[in-house]
Amino acid sequence: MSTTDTDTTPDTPAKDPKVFEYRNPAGGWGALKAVSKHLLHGRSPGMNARSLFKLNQPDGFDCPGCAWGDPEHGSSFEFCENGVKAVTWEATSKRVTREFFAKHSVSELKRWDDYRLEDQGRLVEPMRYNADTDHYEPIGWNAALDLIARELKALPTPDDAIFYTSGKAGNESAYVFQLLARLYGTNNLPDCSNMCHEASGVALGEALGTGKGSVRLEDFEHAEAIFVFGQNPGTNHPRMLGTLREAAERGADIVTFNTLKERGLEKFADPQKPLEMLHNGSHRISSHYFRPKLGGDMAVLRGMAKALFERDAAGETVLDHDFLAQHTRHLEAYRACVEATSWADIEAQSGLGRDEIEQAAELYARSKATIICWAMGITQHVHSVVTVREIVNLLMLCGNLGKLGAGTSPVRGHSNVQGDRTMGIFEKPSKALLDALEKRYGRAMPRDFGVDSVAAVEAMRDARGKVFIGLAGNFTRAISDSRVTERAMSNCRLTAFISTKLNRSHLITGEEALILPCIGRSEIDRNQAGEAQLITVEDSMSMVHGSAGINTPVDKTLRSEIAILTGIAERLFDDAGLDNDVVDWAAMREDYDVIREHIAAVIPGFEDFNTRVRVPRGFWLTNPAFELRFPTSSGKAEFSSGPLPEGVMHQQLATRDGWLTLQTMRSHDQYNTTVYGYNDRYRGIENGRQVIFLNRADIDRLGFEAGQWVDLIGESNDGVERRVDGFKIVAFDTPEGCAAAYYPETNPLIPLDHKGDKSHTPASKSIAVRLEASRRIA
Ligand SMILES: Nc1nc2c(c(=O)[nH]1)N[C@H]1C(S)=C(S)[C@@H](COP(=O)(O)OP(=O)(O)OC[C@H]3O[C@@H](n4cnc5c(=O)[nH]c(N)nc54)[C@H](O)[C@@H]3O)O[C@H]1N2
Ligand SMILES: Nc1nc2c(c(=O)[nH]1)N[C@H]1C(S)=C(S)[C@@H](COP(=O)(O)OP(=O)(O)OC[C@H]3O[C@@H](n4cnc5c(=O)[nH]c(N)nc54)[C@H](O)[C@@H]3O)O[C@H]1N2
Ligand SMILES: [Mo]
Repeated sequence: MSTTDTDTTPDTPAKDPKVFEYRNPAGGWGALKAVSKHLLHGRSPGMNARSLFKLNQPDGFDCPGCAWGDPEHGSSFEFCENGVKAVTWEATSKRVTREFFAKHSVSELKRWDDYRLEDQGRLVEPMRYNADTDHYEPIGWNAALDLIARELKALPTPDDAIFYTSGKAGNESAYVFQLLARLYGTNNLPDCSNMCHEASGVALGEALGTGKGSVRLEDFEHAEAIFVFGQNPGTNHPRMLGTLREAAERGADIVTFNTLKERGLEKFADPQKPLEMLHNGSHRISSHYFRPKLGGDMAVLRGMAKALFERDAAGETVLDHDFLAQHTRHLEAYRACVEATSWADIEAQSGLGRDEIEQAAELYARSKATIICWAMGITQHVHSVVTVREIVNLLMLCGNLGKLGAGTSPVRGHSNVQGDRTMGIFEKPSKALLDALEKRYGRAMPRDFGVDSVAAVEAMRDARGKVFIGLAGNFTRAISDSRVTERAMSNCRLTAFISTKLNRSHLITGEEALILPCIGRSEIDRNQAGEAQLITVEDSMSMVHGSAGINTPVDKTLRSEIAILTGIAERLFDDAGLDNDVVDWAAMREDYDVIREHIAAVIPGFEDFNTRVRVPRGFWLTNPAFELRFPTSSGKAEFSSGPLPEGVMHQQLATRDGWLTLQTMRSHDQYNTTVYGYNDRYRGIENGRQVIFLNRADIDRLGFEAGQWVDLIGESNDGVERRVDGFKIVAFDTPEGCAAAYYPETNPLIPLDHKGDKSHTPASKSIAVRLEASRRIA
């Protein structure tokens, strides 16, 4: 059952997904069963079990899963089913050797799917692509690093190089990487944030003067209501379910807005509570569950604000007038624009009834401290920035900032994605950062903004000969418009990836291509003298803490990310002579405390970094919004006003016969482009990923049947055919007109320019698609 007729979408092994009804709560015995299966899969169960006891512990390593915070008084287990998958996937004894690459050509590997590529195990040796033989061949570390330096030096301008970072990278690697790029002369530092929470950063920055969330983990213990928008924590932030569950137990309202009915947001059995497990008990999570249409959340929020203003006008005390007067600006303009928005438009765009929205507004109004959480269901639309602004507008109306149990909580993805930004991984650096770097290093820093992730693809598409260096991640597969992206990447002069596992980005080669294998977070990172090094990360709540691996690296040849990056820097700056004088790269490599001294000197909030990071559980970077300081141009928190978006995707498509809005999301068995398996337990899918979830009325209206195989066709107004084929129809509880399928298989459907206003994040939760009976599978 092959699913491709192009050279870019990998074959999926013959799989026929099965659909079943999942009746249990999230977590529970199903989670424990999955844990033991994954412990055994990596071939080193002993090592893996030991690793788990050190996960998220003060003397252990940070879970490479999500960015959810660690409790201050943590239990001796602080992991979840999907954290186990992340750790065992890395701590495997399987290896990808030179013999493997000799046996399989790159053209052959391109036909493997994401699961099979990564399942080969850990990369162990630097490899260089040989275009004549179409195989990767071993290359020594020195030769590999020389090659990168040579190619970078040969570029006509530093802006022809692109330095991509995925949020797996720790603070120290991130700092060294941005320093290298900027001393070299470019701000081309796109990262996975560009595809993820960029809209949150932009909107929070505009409104409150800080791009980060304002709450700490302890605020969840005091919130009277927690609103969760567009997030599936049962799969993607399972430890958050423990937090939500505790809040639910003490009577807080958990109010969910999700297009799908996600099991983890309904009921949860905590595998870390033995009694509950023995009695097959569970606890409800959401007290109220609303199902807006894709992209309908801004209208929901606007409707809630409208209900509050109406009640205020009727003389009820629902708004926090003191807070509004003291801390905010432009309330009147906002009020006018909310009043000008009709209930009819709000209902049409949100897909919810006025009564439902008024009910949500009542829950919000009666809570004295409210947290709003959100994730990709909010940030991956064209109108995401204005939607996040609307979240902040709503919070401000009732003074839900700067007090215990209240605030903004954009729940981040990658475990250190927030820290990487703090360290300066950003294509649009602040003047303050560049000034601080200039002061510390006495070198002029590049002042022009660099490319973000989408712009990086455009740059590689439009001009040949770029150099792309990836620090972790799987850029080619994560970004939109896979076919266009793959062509763009092959235009490069050099592609080089610092990685732990084999992935598709390695197979889309420039004229030159390198794979640089590194040690992972679960492994001990030793310097030449044999001393173990500590790295640091920052979680979603701005807690910075240390992380030290405990396993012996899977291979002696592996180098740390920092050894690789400093190796490139030494070679790159050797003949200039200069930069090797201002930065002692070898000292950084030998002692990460030295890197932290650089960070302490340049990045605000990291004073005395080396001492504070050694305190168990680390330290909190304060958040200005939490302290009611708003470093905006006016010094106040700013309301935004404007009409609802012209028509979100599901409204635009209503006039186009046969078209649906598609959201692309994660299954329970994947970590972004890393696929751990073919099941999506809570959604009742087994043994396959090529499925499309559709409302039954849509299936009937379009003349298909559940179980039928179809091809998905995206927009092709630029002459590029956007089609992926062989998806099985699953009748599902999703609103009419709103379809769902897994990423990254569906990324070829997203045109590169289908992206968020101001955020430029691929709008991967609202893709226009139509279906045709599969050309290949009957
Ligand atoms: N195990 C595991 N953990 C992960 C990851 C992983 O892949 N696997 N990825 C990590 C990363 S990088 C990130 S960013 C996070 C992602 O965490 P999530 O944001 O939870 O990820 P998605 O799977 O994209 O889920 C989107 C959710 O939003 C809902 N949704 C989609 N569109 C809309 C909409 O328009 N409105 C509303 N109200 N809901 C909508 C979907 O139904 C789904 O429940 O998780 C992180 N943690
Ligand atoms: N259609 C669609 N597209 C999306 C999304 C979506 O919801 N829908 N989500 C977007 C989001 S939120 C994100 S964050 C991006 C993710 O984009 P990325 O962060 O680029 O992708 P990952 O899949 O997390 O990267 C996996 C690879 O990282 C490498 N790796 C793992 N651990 C380490 C390590 O410790 N060190 C190093 N050096 N390498 C390591 C391995 O080689 C592995 O193959 O995808 C985005 N793309
Ligand atoms: Mo993400």
